[in-house]
Amino acid sequence: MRKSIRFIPNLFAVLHNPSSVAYNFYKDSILIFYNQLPKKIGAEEEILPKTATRQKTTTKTNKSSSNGNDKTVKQKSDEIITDKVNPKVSNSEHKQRRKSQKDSIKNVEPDTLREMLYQMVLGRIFEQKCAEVYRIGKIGGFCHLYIGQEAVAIGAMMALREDDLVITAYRDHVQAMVKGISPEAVMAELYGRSGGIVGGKGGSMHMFSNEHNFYGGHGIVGGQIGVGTGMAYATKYKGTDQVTLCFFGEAAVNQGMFHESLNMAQLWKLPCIYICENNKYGMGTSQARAMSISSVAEKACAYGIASEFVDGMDVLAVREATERAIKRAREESLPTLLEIRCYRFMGHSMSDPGKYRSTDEIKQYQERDPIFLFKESLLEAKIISAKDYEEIETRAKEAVEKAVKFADESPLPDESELFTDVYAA
Ligand SMILES: Cc1ncc(C[n+]2csc(CCOP(=O)(O)OP(=O)(O)O)c2C)c(N)n1
Ligand SMILES: [Mg+2]
Repeated sequence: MRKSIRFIPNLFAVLHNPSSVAYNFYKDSILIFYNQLPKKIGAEEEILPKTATRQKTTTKTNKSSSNGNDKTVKQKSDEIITDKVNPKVSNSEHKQRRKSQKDSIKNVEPDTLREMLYQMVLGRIFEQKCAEVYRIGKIGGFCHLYIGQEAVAIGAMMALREDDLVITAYRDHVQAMVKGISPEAVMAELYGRSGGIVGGKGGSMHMFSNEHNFYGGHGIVGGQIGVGTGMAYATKYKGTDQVTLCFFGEAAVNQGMFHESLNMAQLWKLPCIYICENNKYGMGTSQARAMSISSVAEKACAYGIASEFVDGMDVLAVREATERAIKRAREESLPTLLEIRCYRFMGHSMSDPGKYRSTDEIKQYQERDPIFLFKESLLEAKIISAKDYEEIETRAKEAVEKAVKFADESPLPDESELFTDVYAA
């Protein structure tokens, strides 16, 4: 009986995504195991021009790619969409963001900057640990890691008020922690243990906490966009000034739910911020192969929604763009679509054979690691010293070790829990 409870998260995972279940049990190796914190990049990239981020309330073709793509945004019939990385484009983008980040630092409190760096490092080390314990069978079921995308969650969510609402897809561990759920409760959930944030019944894809205004953790691609829109409607109906952040991947944009939700949000003037984390891939399919118009921000014009294209390797650019959207939502009760371009360094999930992209492509993005960039900027601005950074890393490692110990020691859910929280007949 106890064993069957242990596998409830796996069962949920199977129901959510039966096609990949064959890969799902720990033995598979992942193509890229990014087990190191960022290393220093080449000296030739240390020159600092301007940001790739720009604000838009109406939409036009984006010239800048912000994910190193060669001619990313193309709509005219004679132009080609490509997912080929152009080192020249990505180098120049990187230089721009270094300059922009240096300028942006001046507008944020030093304590907030240090906390942002800590949260990014914590997220990275937590996810590295997840990969490690997954491979020895401690975590079962699906497990989608966030390594490489930290600037998005931290930049956006740390601009929020505590009572604001957040909802996301299945790549949800870091978002859950930034919203205030403890690393222990997230790790125990991954382990399927009773100390998990939903008692070990949800697993990796279903972090949830009413107390923290964190509403999942959703396995159905695009499903949370409708729920997030409803959350924003609820806050408006109740007359609060809370805003909702609704995260989703670029592959979800091809779902009907995205279009129906954006239409309704603008029509009903809902305080919802739609954050598309464009990491270029939906499982093994590149965006270039799946989307006729590759600029997601561009699509907002179909519904008259304000939109912005944001550099997701730059945590401060993400923060600034989100702050603008929050102001619009809180003060004018209006929605915004942010397309935040980023890159995932790991496979889609722990079972990804990774045959759809080259190690060279991955390396190019790893060299522009958002954590390394932010760390360097803070060092240069003397917001932190090298010793401070060591302390941040040590504190994050200790928090993760504590989480693992807690998860290891947390008991399996009690047999009596088997039929609680079950809503389907
Ligand atoms: C409705 C639905 N269709 C298909 C799937 C299978 N699936 C799981 S993840 C995924 C790709 C989603 O990619 P994206 O939205 O870009 O998010 P990312 O994984 O890149 O964060 C697909 C197709 C699903 N879970 N739900
Ligand atoms: Mg994606």
